[in-house]
Amino acid sequence: MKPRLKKLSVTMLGLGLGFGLVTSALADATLKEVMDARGLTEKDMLAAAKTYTPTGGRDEYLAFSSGGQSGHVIVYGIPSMRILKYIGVFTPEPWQGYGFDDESKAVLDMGNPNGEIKFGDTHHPAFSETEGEYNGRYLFINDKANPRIAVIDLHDFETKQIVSNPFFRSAHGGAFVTPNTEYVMDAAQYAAPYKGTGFVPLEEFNDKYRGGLTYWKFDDKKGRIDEANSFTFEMPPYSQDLSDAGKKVSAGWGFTNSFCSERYVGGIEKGRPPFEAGCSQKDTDFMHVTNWKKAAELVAAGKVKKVDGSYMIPIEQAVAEGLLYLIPEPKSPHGVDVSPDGTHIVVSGKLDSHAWVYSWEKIQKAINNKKFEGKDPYGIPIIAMKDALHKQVQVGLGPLHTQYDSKECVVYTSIYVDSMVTKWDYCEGKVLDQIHIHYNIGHLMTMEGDSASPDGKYLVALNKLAIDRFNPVGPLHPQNHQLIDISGDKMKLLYDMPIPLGEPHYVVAIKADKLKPVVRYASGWDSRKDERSPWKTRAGREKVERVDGVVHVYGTVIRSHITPEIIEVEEGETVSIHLTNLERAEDETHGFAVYSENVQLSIEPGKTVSTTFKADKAGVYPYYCTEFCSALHLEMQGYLLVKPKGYQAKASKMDEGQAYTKADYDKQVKTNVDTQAVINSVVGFITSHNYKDFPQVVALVEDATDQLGFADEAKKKAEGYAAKGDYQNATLWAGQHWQYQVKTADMGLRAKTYLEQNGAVKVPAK
Ligand code: CUK
Ligand code: CUA
Repeated sequence: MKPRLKKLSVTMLGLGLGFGLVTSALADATLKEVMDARGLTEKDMLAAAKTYTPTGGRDEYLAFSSGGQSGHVIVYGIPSMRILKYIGVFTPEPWQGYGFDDESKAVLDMGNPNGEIKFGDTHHPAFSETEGEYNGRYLFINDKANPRIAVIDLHDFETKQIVSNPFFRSAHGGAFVTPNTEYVMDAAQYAAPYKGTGFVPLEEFNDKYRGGLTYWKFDDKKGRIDEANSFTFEMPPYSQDLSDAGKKVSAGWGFTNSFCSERYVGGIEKGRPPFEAGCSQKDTDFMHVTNWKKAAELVAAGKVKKVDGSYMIPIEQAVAEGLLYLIPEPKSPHGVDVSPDGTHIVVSGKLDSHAWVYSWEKIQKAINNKKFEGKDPYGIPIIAMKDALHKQVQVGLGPLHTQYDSKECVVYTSIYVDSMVTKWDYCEGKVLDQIHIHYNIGHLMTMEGDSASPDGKYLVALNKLAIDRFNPVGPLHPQNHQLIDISGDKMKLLYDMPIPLGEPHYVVAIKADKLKPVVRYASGWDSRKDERSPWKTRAGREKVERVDGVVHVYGTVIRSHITPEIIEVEEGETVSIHLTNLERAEDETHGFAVYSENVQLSIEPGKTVSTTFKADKAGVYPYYCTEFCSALHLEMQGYLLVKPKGYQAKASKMDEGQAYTKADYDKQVKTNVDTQAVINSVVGFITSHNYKDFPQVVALVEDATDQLGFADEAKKKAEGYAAKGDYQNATLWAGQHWQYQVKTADMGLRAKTYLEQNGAVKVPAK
């Protein structure tokens, strides 16, 4: 076997056919032979065994990655690194109908009227928390470019709300949540005059340009951000960067770093030294420390004024009330990360090779004793570095972000310039291990690493450059997420995953069993508002209504037809089509597309969605289901007929194509009788087992029962026509009877298979 394999591979490579064919010849080879043929080492095999997830297997963690410029969120499993879903957030996502149906357009339009902005620069996803632990209910993510925060509900993985920052013109330091999701932090990045202010010349930068930090209030019951009760700290124009909320001992406080506290304004084209030179002159920048708990009390007590409709705490008030402090931090810092117990804060300077560890105890002492080394130009007290610092540790060139391990005092810092991850001890201040990554790491992430009790286990390095790691696909390379085993003393590289959708900045990972997403909606559900849709319809109640010049079509979809199948309107009318998916079976989504109208809906079981457009051109517009949902999916079709104004019907009778006889009818009836026998035997199997213990099967049985009800109606119609000798209609309705039977049988067989594979037991006959 072996020599033959070798020879085969030589020949194949000689033919330029490469690996695909060689591996196909490995079908019956042993593990050793496969390793030899593919050049795999034992180390590779070990890594593969740690990540490979056999068919049907599940992942221990689910990671939610920013989709960078795509404006989406990417969901993948760990350790398999299999991508499971893209969630449309700040940009349309056609597969999910996001940004195409009326309901989700309304979400995209929040803070983005008419959907004018066509992208989002997503950076930091964050889970909702209860007492510092991820609770698996919501995910937040920011858009840096057009400062927005989105709320994704994890019960169905859909975006429900987008809020636009009332003041900022960019915001990088979001989303970071406080320990009980009281607030979502969102800090400005590039200082600018606040939104309510128009043009202000750069000469007035120091006086009129401002940074800031918004604390978005989250209403946990509604699952929505409460804009009216959110507040913003006015801050100096220091380019605030990332944030993190205090935990446990430091709960109630927030930490935000900054760069370019020089307040330098470039202008290279005017001969001025550029931003990058002017913004890295000072040896230190400022960490901003904010007391959100006290600020929230002031807001509640009516002591904070609104500016342009939103609460704004001016610097003066923040200083007077003891809400805002500054602490020097290393040059051009990036990333501020609070330890799980809330006692320490790690900051790294991109232009410094050290990570700096701050002690919350020391910071608190300085604040309580009013021990400051001075004030900044805006009057904000500055705590001396020596009064706040615990340790400085040499971790490598260009340290960025830090994540915590489950082991006490152990942290991991991404080293951008050196392309490394450094594992170190922040209590003792010593380096423990280093591993090379490929290449230029930005963020890194450990399992539940932002929570009060990180799990350790795995680390994902989010690498900016992939260069030579994958098959070349043109000048724009995918990103490279590398999975690293951190369960032992030494870090071990396991897997490279290309990410081909934007540049993800950050990822968060949660234990998969904390997520309990639904498989279907209650019938007639508006998923974006999470309530019954006023446009819902039930089977047999489909209708068309003309109200205020709009043609409302209340329709349904179920395997394998759309009701109505013909929609007739007059040129110039506005059409609003509302479709309800009648299916209860898992994964039976239907789609809906209309020729030339930019309509693409995704209708999951139970969902009701709408599409509204003006039928301004007379013509024939085919529509169809865009999900291959059943054997007769291609027949899931219809016509929107847009008639010219004042059109008079000419043809009197439908051209039926083919005439059917009694023989055709009898043949169909015989088929139906045979099919019924199959259904009966399946029903016999199901009802003789404990199927009611299996919710998935119960749903299938309910759907099957519905279909059988429809089948009966069709059968009666067929028999009625046959009695009158109208074999044309009799045969067609008998055919429809059979269609319903086939669907019933399909669902019945799926239920039967499920029962067989999941250990159903026979119940004694009654
Ligand atoms: S950022 Cu991109 S690597 Cu937006 Cu948190 Cu650091
Ligand atoms: Cu429904 Cu295809």
